[in-house]
Amino acid sequence: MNSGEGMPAFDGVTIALSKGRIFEDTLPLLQRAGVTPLADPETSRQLILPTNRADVRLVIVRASDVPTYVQYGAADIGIAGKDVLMEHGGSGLYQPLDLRIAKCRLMVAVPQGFDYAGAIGRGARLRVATKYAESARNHFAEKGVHVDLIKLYGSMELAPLTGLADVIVDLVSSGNTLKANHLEAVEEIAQISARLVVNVAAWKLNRSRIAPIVDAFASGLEGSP
Ligand code: PRT
Ligand code: MG
Repeated sequence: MNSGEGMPAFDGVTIALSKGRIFEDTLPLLQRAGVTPLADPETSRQLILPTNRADVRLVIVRASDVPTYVQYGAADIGIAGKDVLMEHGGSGLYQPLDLRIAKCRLMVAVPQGFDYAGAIGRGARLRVATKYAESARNHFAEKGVHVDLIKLYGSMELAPLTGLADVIVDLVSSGNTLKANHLEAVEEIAQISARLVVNVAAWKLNRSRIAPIVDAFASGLEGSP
């Protein structure tokens, strides 16, 4: 909605989302809401995608940057995984809808055969490698387990295999990635799905434009599994 000095004004609703699985799973919901992107983010290099509606555009950002764009009002609406929202903290975001797409689980995983329960029972200090530092910190604090968190940006599975960490905290869907790396999930931290989020100020000031889009998403969900 807002644009800085010298930026071309856009007077409609801006929706931020990431390409890949979030875009693919959101596309049918967008279609049901009457919004069709006019370019494919997988092949186009455009980061601002116009749609069939002059008053709606998409911006393509990194998955973990979606809450930031919405928090500061550079996008009115965003689609982001609960994992990303938990790390961000949710400040400035209204979260009206669970879209029930891009589902997975945030889990603790260990090398196959590692005695996780035993290590915790002994009060061992665990080295935990993860991209999800906030969620991991909260999880182990609640359990009263002492951890050294090692922040990574990808390929967490490699950490226990190379001795960087004892355990990892990562997203799991089929479990194939863990299996291929001789790891096993031992604990669920959270069930994850993508959420629709709205800039809190835009929701108040521009409700008449944003609410119909949110409502269209909500009715597109009804009856879906
Ligand atoms: O790729 P980039 O660094 O830009 O960001 P990203 O990896 O966060 O984005 P993307 O598009 O990969 O994921 C976007 C969102 O999809 C995440 O924030 C989750 O909410 C959701 N999602 C759902 C997943 C998965 N399922 C998933 N399986 N995100 C990642 N994975 C990865 C997981 O990290 C692991 O490496 O897939 C692997 C495990 O898959 P399985 O099927 O082998 O268990
Ligand atoms: Mg990825």
